Amino acid sequence: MIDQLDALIFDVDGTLAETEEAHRLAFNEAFAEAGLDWDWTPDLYRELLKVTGGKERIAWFLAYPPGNLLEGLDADIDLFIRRLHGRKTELYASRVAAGAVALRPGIEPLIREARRRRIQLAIATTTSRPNVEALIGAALGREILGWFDAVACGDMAALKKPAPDVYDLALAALGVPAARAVAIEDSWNGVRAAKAAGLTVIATPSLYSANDDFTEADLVCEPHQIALRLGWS
Ligand code: XBP
Ligand code: MG
Repeated sequence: MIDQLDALIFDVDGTLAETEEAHRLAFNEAFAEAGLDWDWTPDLYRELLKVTGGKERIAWFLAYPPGNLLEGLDADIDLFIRRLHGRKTELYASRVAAGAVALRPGIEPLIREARRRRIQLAIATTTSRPNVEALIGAALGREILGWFDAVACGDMAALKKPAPDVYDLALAALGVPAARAVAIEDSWNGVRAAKAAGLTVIATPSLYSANDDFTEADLVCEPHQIALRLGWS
C-alpha cells in the first residue's frame, strides 16, 4: 500500500471513537441551557455533519431554511456562537472524561503496535485540543498523549476539512513527507482533506458516515483490520 511508512495520522471524531453522539448531546444540552428550543435529532445531525466544525455547524444552522436566526443577534453573532460552542465543548469534554465514549475496536492495539514499530503518531482533527485530550486521557491515559508527535486541531488551521490544512500542519510538525505517511479517516470530508494533502488514506466508515462516498480512499476497512492491511501480521 505504501513503500515506506514513517507516520500514521489519525482523525479523531468517528475514527478513534464513535464520538458524534456525545457531540450531538452536548450541542443539545448547550442549546437548552441557553434557552434555545433547538433539537438536533440524529437524522438532522447526519446532515449537519456535512459542515465540519462545531462553530461552523451552528452558524450554518442559524441560516438554515426556514431560518433559525434569532432576533437582535446580528451584531453579536460571532460572540454568541463562540460562547454557545465554548459551553458545548465543556459539556462534551466532561462527558468524555467521565468515560462516555470508548475507542473503536482495534484502535488501541493499532496505536500500541505503531509505537512498538517506532512509527510516528499524529492527530489531524477538526475538533479542538481539549476534546482530544479528554478522549485520549479517558480512553488510554494522559501519558499516551505524549506518544503523539503532532496534534493538529481545527482552530489551528485557516480552513477546516475537506481542506488539507490540518494534515499539512501535522506533516510539517512530524517532518515527514506525505508519501511516507498514512491517514486514517471515517468521513468523506476527512478523506478529501487527507487526499488533498497527498496522503495515502485508509477509510473506516463510522455510525454517522456509513453512507458517505469513500471512492477516493485507498482502502476501506474496519479499524481492527488496519494492522493486517499494513502488513503487520
Ligand atoms: C468532526 C467534526 C467535529 C465534531 C465537533 O470532523 O466535524 O466538528 O463534530 O467538533 P472530523 P467541535 O472527524 O472530520 O475531524 O464542536 O469541537 O468543532
Ligand atoms: Mg471524523
